[in-house]
Amino acid sequence: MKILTFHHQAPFADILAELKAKLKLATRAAKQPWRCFDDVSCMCVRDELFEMYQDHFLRHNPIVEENVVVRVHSQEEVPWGVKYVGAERLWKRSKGAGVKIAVIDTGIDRNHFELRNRVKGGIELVRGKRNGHGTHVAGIIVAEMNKRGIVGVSPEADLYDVRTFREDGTARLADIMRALNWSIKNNMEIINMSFGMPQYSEALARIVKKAADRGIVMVASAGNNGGQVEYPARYREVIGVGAVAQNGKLAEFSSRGKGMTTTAPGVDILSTWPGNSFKKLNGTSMAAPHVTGLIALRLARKKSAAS
Ligand SMILES: [Ca+2]
Repeated sequence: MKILTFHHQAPFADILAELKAKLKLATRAAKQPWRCFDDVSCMCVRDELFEMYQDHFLRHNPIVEENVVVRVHSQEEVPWGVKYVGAERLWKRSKGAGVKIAVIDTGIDRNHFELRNRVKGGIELVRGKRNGHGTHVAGIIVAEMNKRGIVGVSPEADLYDVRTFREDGTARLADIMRALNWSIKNNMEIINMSFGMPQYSEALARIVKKAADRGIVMVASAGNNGGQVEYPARYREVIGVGAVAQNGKLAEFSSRGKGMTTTAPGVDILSTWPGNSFKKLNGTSMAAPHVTGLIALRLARKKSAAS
């Protein structure tokens, strides 16, 4: 379509009348192939018609414009945490494509428009209603770059939804062991574990060791007790992540000390929530997936350099 704007002094009504007459002779088209904004001397004309009667139009020397696409200003937001970890700079080289990440959590809303193309599989070790925690964690890692909503740290990585925690946010140790085993068997490259318990477990330690021996990178939240780091974060093979606020300071609630390998944003973290919505949450649960996303960016870059 062409948009023609005529000079205010141009005989707009006559131009239109002449066009109508010409068209009546030429065709018996029922529908008008143009739309007029008479008071501003504008006419939107289909391309075929414009070409057919170019001379007629151009005789009056209008300004001719294309029917360009105009976009709303509701841009995609890059949440502060994603900026803080420097993801934007790293995206120039990789967005995490082809890296397999298991999210052992409360399940992911796979219908969410930010996640539906990114969740590639998984397993349900528990049933019943889902708690939004896993969906929030998933969004921090992979919310898609799709011109709306938000962007995750590694927006092209592949997620595997290993649903292990019930609606009340708890899971049994044996199910967590199954979840880790599933992740090992299914060749996951990174495992995100935004959960923890205060006591050491020998059984969990052995499965974690097995995963580490296979080269799987494990990331876990340090804990929200303000004190000692919990397990699995505290195991030597796991990257334990504490939470910082926007000012870069460790959040009061964040566990700390032995086992805290690094810190990442965990206060006022905007991410996906079930039902195509978004929510801000606090916790080391939100910090760990920032690190998981960063590792995915690094692994994807390594892979593409190797191939
Ligand atoms: Ca998005």
